[in-house]
Amino acid sequence: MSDDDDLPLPGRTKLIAAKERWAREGRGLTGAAPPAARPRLPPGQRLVGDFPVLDLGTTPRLSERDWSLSVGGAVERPLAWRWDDFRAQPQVETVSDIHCVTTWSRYDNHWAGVAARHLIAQVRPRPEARFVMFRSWDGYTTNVPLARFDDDDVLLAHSWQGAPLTPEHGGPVRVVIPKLYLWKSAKWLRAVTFMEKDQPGYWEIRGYHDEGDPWNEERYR
Ligand SMILES: Nc1nc2c(c(=O)[nH]1)N[C@H]1C(S)=C(S)[C@@H](COP(=O)(O)O)O[C@H]1N2
Ligand SMILES: [Mo]
Repeated sequence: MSDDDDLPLPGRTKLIAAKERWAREGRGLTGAAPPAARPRLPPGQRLVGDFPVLDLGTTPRLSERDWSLSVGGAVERPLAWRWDDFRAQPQVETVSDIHCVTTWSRYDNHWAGVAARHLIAQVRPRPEARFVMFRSWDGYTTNVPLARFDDDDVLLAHSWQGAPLTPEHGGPVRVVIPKLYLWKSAKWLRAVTFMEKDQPGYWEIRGYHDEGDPWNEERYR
């Protein structure tokens, strides 16, 4: 029983009216800043204007003719796309910020490509699928929870700032997952595997955080 149940009736109705007003006004909310007021730069990051290149040191130079993508694992309809198949999918454009674990961030990157959600709708992950592994043409791998791949700002990008992705930045096609550190955005994408259980990728095996959320500074384990 709450304390106001013991009040005589007039006091009680007044208190109820006040409580209804507080509920409307959101009284008791923590006062945390609304999302719009959150700083744009995650903790520990510094803003740069250029676009540094970071990878394992080998740059696959795949022509569009040689590129292909296979998508499988815990899905109803595995698929394989050659370049023309990929370009025939609905195309999207996004603008997002990059946050690299090595502490640089770059704002307003304009990407074009195929939405992750479109790919997911094509392959239809089985209910037990909860993680995704990306594999690249240089042997790189990186893992994310399916919920991180299944987001409205995630895409398989073929262009950056209106021009085809250079080989250095992962062309013909790279993943872009803006809400995670950039090591999760696999360059030279070759395969996407849906998995029931989590598995670490190249950097995750070597001490990087499994999830990599820049807002929680999930850099290393
Ligand atoms: N295939 C592949 N993808 C990769 C990497 C890599 O070595 N190979 N490095 C990752 C890391 S650690 C970073 S920081 C970013 C760098 O992307 P950029 O060179 O376009 O800045 O790519 C990520 N994707
Ligand atoms: Mo990195």
